[in-house]
Amino acid sequence: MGTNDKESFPNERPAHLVQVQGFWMDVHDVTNAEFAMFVEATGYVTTAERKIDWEDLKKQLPPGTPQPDKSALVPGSLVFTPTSGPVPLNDLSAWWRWVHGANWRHPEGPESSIEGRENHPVVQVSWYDAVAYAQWAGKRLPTEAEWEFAARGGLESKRYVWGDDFKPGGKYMANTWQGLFPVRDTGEDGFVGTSPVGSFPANGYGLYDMAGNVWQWCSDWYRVDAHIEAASQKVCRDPAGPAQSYDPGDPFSPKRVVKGGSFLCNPDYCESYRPSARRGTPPDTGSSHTGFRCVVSGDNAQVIRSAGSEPSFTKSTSSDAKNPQNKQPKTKDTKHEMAKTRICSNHARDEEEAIDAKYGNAAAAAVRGRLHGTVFQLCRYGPCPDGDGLQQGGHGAGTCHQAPL
Ligand SMILES: [Ca+2]
Repeated sequence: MGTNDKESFPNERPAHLVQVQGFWMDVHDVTNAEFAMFVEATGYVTTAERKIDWEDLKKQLPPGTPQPDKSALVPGSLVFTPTSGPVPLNDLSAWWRWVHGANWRHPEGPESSIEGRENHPVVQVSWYDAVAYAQWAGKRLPTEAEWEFAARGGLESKRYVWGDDFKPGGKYMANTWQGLFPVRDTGEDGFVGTSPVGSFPANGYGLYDMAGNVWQWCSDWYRVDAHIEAASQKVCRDPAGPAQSYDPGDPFSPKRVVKGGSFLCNPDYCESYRPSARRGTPPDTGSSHTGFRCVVSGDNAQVIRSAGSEPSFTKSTSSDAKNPQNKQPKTKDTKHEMAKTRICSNHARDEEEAIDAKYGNAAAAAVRGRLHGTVFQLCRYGPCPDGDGLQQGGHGAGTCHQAPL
């Protein structure tokens, strides 16, 4: 995890050993259509649709920051706005605007809509919104380690999720920015702004848009030095991130990790579509280039395997919507079919296919349920410790998938 590439940001370094358990991940980002199902079922109100509480906001600002006029504390969100000409690239405020009325239904402001963009990733969602959706869907957000493992798609030491060549055979592999940033995106890759999920080739694990299109929320708190701390350990096992956020450049604003880069990323500015790239974003802050996808732990995979009926959920109360951190959607039935893919070792995948062949898909699902959490153990970025944890669970088929950087 991480990188030693000199052409990377300090917060991505150094490369270090991490081991993660097997898990399932959505094949693509959560789309507008999927998020609409969640809102319809629960009545959930997103962060960007709620009035801003100055008492909460001022905790994230330097002490003594004066309270802005109340007209500024109305619902809204951050919208990317191209500049009229070249600007210094060290001042994000030149191309990010706070737009009243911008939210997931109106990503660029009140006059915009998601009509015709049903299969684009939902944006303008806060970390809290993403967590609420995941709980409703019977899933969770990935840890940063899970996300990066999945993004690399089984490749080792590669700069991009598909290899080391940005445009293999002259072909764009992700939705990024072409042209002078942040003035004009020429859209040579086919898209200006977000693109429908799955518009570019999947990575080695069958996952779409693990580079570019929209940033994706992870569950971890963000620390600029998280990899330095992790590298001091021999092997990090299922790291869930630091206990608290730390960003000396913005010390009063705790942040969560986002990964993957977006349609705004380009070589002149950040190249954050590289799998090691990482950024911290305040959990209450949505934007027009940040979305998410979900995962399911291996031993809970039957949740997404038991699809076949429409989800049935109890509508949340308005007080729940106002307090998303405490919100626990009352789920009567977690049957909710979503696109998904299995992140597992080749050995485990072979075993699943063998079960399919022997029992047929229906019976195989039940058999798989007994395997989850026992077989699908993954080891990454270095030799597996001999027998250390990899044979737990009694199945005896623990396998080690090595991916040294
Ligand atoms: Ca593009």
